[in-house]
Amino acid sequence: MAQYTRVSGSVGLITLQSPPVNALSAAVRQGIVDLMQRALSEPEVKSVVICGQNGIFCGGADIKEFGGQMSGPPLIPMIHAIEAASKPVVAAIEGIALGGGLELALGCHYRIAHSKARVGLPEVTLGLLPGAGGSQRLPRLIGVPAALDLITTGRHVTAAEALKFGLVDQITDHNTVNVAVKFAQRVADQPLDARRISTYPCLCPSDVAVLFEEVMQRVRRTARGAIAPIACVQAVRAAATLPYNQGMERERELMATLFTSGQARALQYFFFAQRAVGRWSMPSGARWDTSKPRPVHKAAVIGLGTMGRGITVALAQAGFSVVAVETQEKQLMEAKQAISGMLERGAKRRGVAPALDKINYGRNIQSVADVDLVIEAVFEDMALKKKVFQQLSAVCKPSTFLCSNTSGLDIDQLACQTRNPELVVGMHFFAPAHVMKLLEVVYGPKSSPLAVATAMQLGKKIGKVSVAVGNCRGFVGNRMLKPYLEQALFLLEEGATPEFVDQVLEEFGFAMGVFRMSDLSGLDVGWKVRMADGLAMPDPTTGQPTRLRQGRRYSPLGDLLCEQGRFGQKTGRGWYQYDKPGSQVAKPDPWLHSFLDEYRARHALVAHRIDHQEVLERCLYSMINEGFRILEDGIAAGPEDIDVIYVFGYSWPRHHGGPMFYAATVGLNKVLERLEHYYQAHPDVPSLQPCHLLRKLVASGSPPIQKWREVIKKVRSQL
Ligand code: 3H9
Repeated sequence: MAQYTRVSGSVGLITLQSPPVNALSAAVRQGIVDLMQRALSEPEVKSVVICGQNGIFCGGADIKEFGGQMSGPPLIPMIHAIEAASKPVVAAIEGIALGGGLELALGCHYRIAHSKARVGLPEVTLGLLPGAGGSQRLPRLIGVPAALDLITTGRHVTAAEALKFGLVDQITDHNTVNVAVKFAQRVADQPLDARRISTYPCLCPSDVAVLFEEVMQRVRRTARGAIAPIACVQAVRAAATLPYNQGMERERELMATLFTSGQARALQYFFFAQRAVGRWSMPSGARWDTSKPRPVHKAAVIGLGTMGRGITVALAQAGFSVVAVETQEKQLMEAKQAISGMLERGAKRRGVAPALDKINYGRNIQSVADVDLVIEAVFEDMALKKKVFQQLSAVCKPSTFLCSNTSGLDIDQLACQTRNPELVVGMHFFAPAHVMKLLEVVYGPKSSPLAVATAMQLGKKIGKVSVAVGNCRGFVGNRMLKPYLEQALFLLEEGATPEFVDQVLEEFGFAMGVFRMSDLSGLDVGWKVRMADGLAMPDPTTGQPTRLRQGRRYSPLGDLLCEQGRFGQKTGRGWYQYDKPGSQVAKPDPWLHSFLDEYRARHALVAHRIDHQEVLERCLYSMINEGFRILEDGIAAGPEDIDVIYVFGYSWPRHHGGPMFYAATVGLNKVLERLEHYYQAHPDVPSLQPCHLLRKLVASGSPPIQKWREVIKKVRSQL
């Protein structure tokens, strides 16, 4: 777990050995403690270098150990012992020094980093703070403003930036360990008192109180209920205002609170969930490790509306040659301008040249004949998409993968239009497609593992978190959104206001409540879909009642608003009112309140007092129930897939882990019991009827989320 060698006669070299990232597991900590003692006791050894094997210094504390009983030597005394050592200790940082890894380096007397290394204190992203002295040493070394930035955001910084901050002493393009060994020899006899960071005063700007106040306000605003960023500010404030020992005590107290919080558990679950979705599987048994992707060199995008433009930018920025096709001249001209602007702005932000030369524009579909993969991004209309797929199948080489950017249409119907249906998959991007991290890769019954593997790899290359899901209406994300939106409308019918529903959801942690979000994305989008589905208008020939469709409760509220031309922000009116069309500041609208009163009166609905709990339970539990149905149907392989989709695509608050993890923390029996209660009260709302898998999980004793897959497997095998 850690290896000791003596190099150049007088340097003790300690190498951390714990693949893949040399995390500080109990065994690694024990190794460091033992080998430090050995180095200090050998009279020939004059200085020590600590490095990590395989070009990686250290990824921090071992997150896998957090859930269990802590064993082995604790990190804080280990780092103190290194700092207090009588011989100089030099950290040789290659690859990464993150979290506890950087804290270990801060305990060393010198830090030498490779120019390509990255360092940071990302604990906040795991619901923690740098709890091995990082919150106290970093501000003492680089000053309060820079330390606040790094610790509250968790961002990784390059070696060059670290050098600028004074976080590392030297950077090198050469072999870092060799450079560090030579350095260690040079400083062997130098006094160490001035190298122990814990003894430094914490240098503060004169307006430090104002700075803390500003940062605290910003953090509270953006944290949306997350507690770790606030604790991070408090810990740095302790460094700025208290002697080191008292600061460490404050760090310990804050860390203890965070460590046992549900939020830290949720964020750590989410860390592993993000990695689990890469290990995809299909109901056929095909898997990520047995399905090889085919390389894609040249891609095409068909249709340069908002989505097509974003996809083109994402591909070009990742270095793919792109043929971007738009058949309408005016739209093509506008798209060229918009795409160039997006690429230029992105390149400026990243300090690179814009990838303008990666794109060739075309006006007809023949220009995609030689590409390896096509992403169709035309208007969300099945007839139109079918036509495009027929044309693509005729024009493209037989090996070309044909993908559709659709938010919910049947991939199988598109595959049936082509010569090689096994090469067809869905690629559901989220707007803006060059910014949003999520990609649903949708396999139909005919999609081959090769096509899924290729789309998943392409997603990774363009920086997306890709999740493989099965083919059904709305796939995972939009399918679960439907009952959530539906409940929000029912709550309005029963007495709530859009402001109240949004307030509850925003307090829970969503960036925007459901009604503010609908106003932003445009009410007409869903209206068009409902009209196409024959849902939006009551059918006068059948005398279909206004609030019932196909035997189930239906709320026409959204349709009625659209009939009034209230499409949301773009028309200046929706669930809220806005100063002018396009304005983003939502204000409660007295017109809407009277409209709701009249609507309730017309339908003999008696408004009742709806509380916070009812809004949250009905909106979230109906969505979670649909999540269980999705698992039961095999549309998602496991709860992690759903949670990753919801955090990255639907702004589900990450510190609640995702809807399925949230259900597990609330307690599956409670979710079941509340769904039963609401279904009894609303028997015409099938989405409230608890699904079989949820019942089965509760009957199996509500196992931890990591064990759900076993129950899911059993349930599916019985179907
Ligand atoms: C901490 O340090 C607390 C202290 O302040 C105080 C304590 C008292 N532990 O991401 P990848 C695994 S908190 C265990 O796919 P990449 C990861 O699960 C810690 N496992 O690769 C994956 O496993 P698998 C603060 C870890 O190259 C494999 O390594 N540190 C850890 O894209 C490869 O990971 C952090 O927050 C870990 N610490 O990215 C750093 N780290 O193959 C967290 C990784 O089975 N880690 N694994 O799926 C990262 O940000 C990225 O993993 C890293 C590599 C940038 C290191």
